[in-house]
Amino acid sequence: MATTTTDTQALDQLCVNTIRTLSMDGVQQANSGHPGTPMALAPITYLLYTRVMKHNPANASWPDRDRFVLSCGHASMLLYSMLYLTGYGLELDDLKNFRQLGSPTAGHPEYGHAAGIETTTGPLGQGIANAVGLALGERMLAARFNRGGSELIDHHTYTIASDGDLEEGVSGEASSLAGHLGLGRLTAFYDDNHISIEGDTELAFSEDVGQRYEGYGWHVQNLGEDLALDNVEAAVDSARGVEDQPSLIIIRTHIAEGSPNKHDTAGAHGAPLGEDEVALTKEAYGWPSEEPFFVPDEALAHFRECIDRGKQAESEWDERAAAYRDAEPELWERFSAQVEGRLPEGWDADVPEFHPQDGPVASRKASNKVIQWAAEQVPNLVGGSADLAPSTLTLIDDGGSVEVVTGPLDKDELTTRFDALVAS
Ligand SMILES: Cc1ncc(C[n+]2csc(CCOP(=O)(O)OP(=O)(O)O)c2C)c(N)n1
Ligand SMILES: [Mg+2]
Repeated sequence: MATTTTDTQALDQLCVNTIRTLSMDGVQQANSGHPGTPMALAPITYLLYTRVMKHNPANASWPDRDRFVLSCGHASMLLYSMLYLTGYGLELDDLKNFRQLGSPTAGHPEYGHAAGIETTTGPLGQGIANAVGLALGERMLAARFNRGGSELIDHHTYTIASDGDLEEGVSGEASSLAGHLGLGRLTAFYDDNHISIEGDTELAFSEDVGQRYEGYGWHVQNLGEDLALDNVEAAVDSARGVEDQPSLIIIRTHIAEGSPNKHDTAGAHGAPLGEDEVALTKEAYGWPSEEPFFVPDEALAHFRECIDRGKQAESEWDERAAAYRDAEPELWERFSAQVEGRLPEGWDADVPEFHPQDGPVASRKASNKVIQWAAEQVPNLVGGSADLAPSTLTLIDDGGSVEVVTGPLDKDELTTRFDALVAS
């Protein structure tokens, strides 16, 4: 029988509600956590993981995967539910053990605790700042390693930030840099739900976030309340279409979406809905079972299609990578060492030494000497300085700087720059 649009929409809704009910149940079982935000944001991650992102649940460390960072880490049940449903290796039992000692589902995403968690989030602001770093890393790898039309590195970074994330100064600093560098591979959602811990955001946060991000040089779209999947997908397409600016997609969500009594209330931020309200909410969703952690077979099967798609996407990349390895064996070795975090053999022989009998040396001068030595041993060493490198002596000699590339990337230009870098 042919699949109709109505069937597809019903399946989409069932899947979105599966994320919601797992999140509600996980928090209820732990009797602690944040149910309301996962419920509201479920359509966004559903869309990203099943329709937008290039990712392979069987290999969470594929170098050219798209990255997803849940900056509002308190909504961790959203990420844990996605990682279970799309087949990254978390089990239903892990969701049942949410917030228990030793469980990979610790309560805020912790890097290394489960495959698919790109970075630790919890301290607000940190996740979106890390997403800027991931997007910058992508551009730097692309500039260094993409040669002659071979797109070894070609991925995007997505993040969801909440009010608290955008209140934190660190997110502003990182977002300013992202705008300055024109990191077009970065798309951030701003969950404008008007709720923070104490109540309505009017209490402390009334700036125009969209205007602020426009001021940073971002491309900004405001979807209002329309979170229809096709609408959000079109916005993501537009965001990706703007190659020289990072993108912010503002969405006006409702915390505890669908809950008859907790919807839009600050109480749904950091406390379980309560058994009665969980039951009422499931009823409102038209949920087929009262059993906690119930996952409809057809929903799970649909989520797990990500596994085959991911394998396919990675095997296409493997072919490109094999051709690259044959054409550019030295670069390939450098690329592999970099993404695997391998240091060159013997890198730590001849570490510079400083002795009292050699006379006094200013610490920044000693540091500079060590930096030059280290940069020679480790070609991918990258430094940073808060705009005062000539003073702190942190520049790598002949190392070049990360710069804004305006307009479409010119591959010949990049290749020339790269050659200069390799030769130096
Ligand atoms: C740096 C930092 N300060 C404070 C907190 C404590 N905290 C957790 S969530 C939150 C704010 C919740 O509001 P919002 O970010 O809008 O999230 P929502 O409830 O809408 O999901 C705060 C202050 C934190 N996690 N990190
Ligand atoms: Mg909020």
